[in-house]
Amino acid sequence: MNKEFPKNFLWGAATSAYQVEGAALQDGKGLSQQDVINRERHELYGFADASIASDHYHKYKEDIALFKEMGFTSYRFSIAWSRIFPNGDDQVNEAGIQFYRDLIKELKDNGIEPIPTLYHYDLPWALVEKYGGWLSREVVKDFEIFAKYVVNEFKDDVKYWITLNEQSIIVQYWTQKCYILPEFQDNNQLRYQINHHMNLAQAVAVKLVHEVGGLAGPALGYAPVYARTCKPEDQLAAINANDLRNTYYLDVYFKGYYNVAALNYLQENDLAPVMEAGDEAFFAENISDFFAINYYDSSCAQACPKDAERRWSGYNLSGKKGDMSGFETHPGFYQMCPNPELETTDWDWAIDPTGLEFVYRDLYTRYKIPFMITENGLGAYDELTPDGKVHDEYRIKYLKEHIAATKRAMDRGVEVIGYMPWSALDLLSTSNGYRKRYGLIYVDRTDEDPKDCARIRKDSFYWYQQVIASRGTDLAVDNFLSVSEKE
Ligand code: BGP
Repeated sequence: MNKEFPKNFLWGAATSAYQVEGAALQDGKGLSQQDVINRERHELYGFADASIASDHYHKYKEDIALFKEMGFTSYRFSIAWSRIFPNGDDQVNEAGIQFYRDLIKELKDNGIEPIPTLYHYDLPWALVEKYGGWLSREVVKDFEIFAKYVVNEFKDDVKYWITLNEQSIIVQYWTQKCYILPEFQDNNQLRYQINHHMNLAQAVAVKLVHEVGGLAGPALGYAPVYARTCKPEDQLAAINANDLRNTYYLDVYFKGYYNVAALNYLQENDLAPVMEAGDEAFFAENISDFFAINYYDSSCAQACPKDAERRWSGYNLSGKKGDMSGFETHPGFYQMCPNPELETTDWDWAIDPTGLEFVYRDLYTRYKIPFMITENGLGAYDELTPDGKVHDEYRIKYLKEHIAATKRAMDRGVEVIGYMPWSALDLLSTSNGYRKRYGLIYVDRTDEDPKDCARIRKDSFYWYQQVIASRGTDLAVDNFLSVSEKE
């Protein structure tokens, strides 16, 4: 057993276009649904919008220099559809594609493997106006035009393509991740209909990537489900929850059909997607090559009475522990609940490195696929000290435990290709603006004031540099603990 991670292991970190780039309407870019959603959230809650974000569009060279300094050998980012096709049709915006040519060249010149995501929540707004966006099956055709163009453009530079980001989270939080017109928001079948269209787009992407000899993997927000107790009814509820929240997606990607129990539940409750003949055959012809996991937390389920009220996933917007607005409830199937065994972040996300090991082992047994960690991280309030430092030992500890869990799974024979935590630098949170930060690099701005978005190395930056330089053998945190922690 090697102490080190493999030589060709991909060490890096991740971001997504609308959360980091800014320049939302610059050089011909069209609006995306996230530009609109985040403008509305800004008005409602005061969170920053996506217009400047972390200004990566203008500072990408400086950022890549910092990635290199940390020792990155890979970088996961996403390509904004509306930067290249501002109207979501087939009219290319030359300046938009040029930005990604420059970005990818800069990465390669610095020895960093570019790992692009084709879709990370930011559908061109024009397609929402035209036919309701993902609500319409027409979107698959337009996605194909975009994906074909991008995949062909970068086929010689990119080996690993991430197809779509987090379909399971999109189903859970559909009005945050997609712009859904108010008149449709009560029709919950549409959550699964949207997902069906995304599955078709996902399979199209896999097909296109395979045609040019690349490897394709979907990024799923994956939280394993534990049973609340060892009562048989709770154990069964955990299987139900895992089927509907996780396996429902994985089976399409890696087996080519919908998980039977989950689909059956959706059909009984008028929530199932409408499919066309041949859809599942198309999935089966286009199986993904690896599984890009976004792992943050685990979850917990218990039995749910048949006469309970159906509820969808709640959220914590305040960043005060315990402020969850509710838990997903599917009458007679399962009910999600907090796990009393685990500590949580300020936003009530359970901290569970062993859960990551559980995921690797469970999924490797069931699917025997290679994994790439494309997100993993701790959202926290970071403080910039008067002498320009960010002492984020909580983040260091979190990452350390998850890297150690990855190594333990690899030692048991699980294939893991790379580790790209969220996020390379601070960026616009999907739920909490700049109050909740994940970066290894601090971006000096607030929700209210974009300032100059100056880059500042956090303590986790130096710690991760040490981890990469030692090929994962030196995870020691002592040098990075604040004085009070050491005492
Ligand atoms: C994942 C998304 C990311 C990211 C992350 C953290 O679901 O793929 O885009 O933002 O979660 O979420 P948040 O920013 O809401 O804390």
